[in-house]
Amino acid sequence: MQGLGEDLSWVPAHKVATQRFPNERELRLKVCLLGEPSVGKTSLIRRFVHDIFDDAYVETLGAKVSTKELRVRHRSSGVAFHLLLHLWDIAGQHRVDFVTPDHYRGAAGALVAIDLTRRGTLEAVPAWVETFRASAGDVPALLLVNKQDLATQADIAPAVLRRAAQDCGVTPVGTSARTGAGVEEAIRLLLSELLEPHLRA
Ligand SMILES: Nc1nc2c(ncn2[C@@H]2O[C@H](COP(=O)(O)OP(=O)(O)OP(=O)(O)O)[C@@H](O)[C@H]2O)c(=O)[nH]1
Ligand SMILES: [Mg+2]
Repeated sequence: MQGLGEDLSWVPAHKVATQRFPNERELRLKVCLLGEPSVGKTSLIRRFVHDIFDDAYVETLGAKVSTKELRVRHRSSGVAFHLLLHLWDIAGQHRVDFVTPDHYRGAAGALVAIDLTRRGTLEAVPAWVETFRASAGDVPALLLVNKQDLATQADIAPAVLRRAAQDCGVTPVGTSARTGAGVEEAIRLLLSELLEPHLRA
């Protein structure tokens, strides 16, 4: 599964405005970041979009959309895309009206994040996935097992993680917004799943 993302080649971020692939298809994709408070959703987006990290915690209110422009080419088929990836950073707080089905509607996929030092964040995953899929449908989702830099404080056994991910139909990927480890790989893997139906169109 992990190798799938390697079938995509990317234009590097600093050249994305100028360097194109031949015959690019324009595509906009909405992806929702979900999960319990303080698991690192905002930090993961910040790492991926701006390549920065901040130790301070400021809880997200409602939802915030960040857009990342990407140019990717699927190596085996040669199909290339000019992508606008709309990353919806959704509040982890369970408060009335904080998160509504509108936040999920039209999403092509989801990244559900957990904090590997807090088991409760994994236990909440089925509820997040269920609510999301009730609005967005049965679209691809990955489980971002975040804060891998704190692996010595891990509170989740690998076997428990694998079983929970399988039960929810989400593929687990280890990430650290702090070091950046696994973040691009996770996006690659998700994109390889999201682009698949567009390769034939
Ligand atoms: N060590 C470590 N800390 C992290 C990592 N990712 C996020 N954090 C920290 O965890 C805290 C919460 O991060 P946020 O990104 O704000 O969490 P969130 O999921 O957006 O939280 P809500 O907006 O309340 O839902 C912050 O203090 C971050 O600096 C990581 O990979 N490693
Ligand atoms: Mg946040």
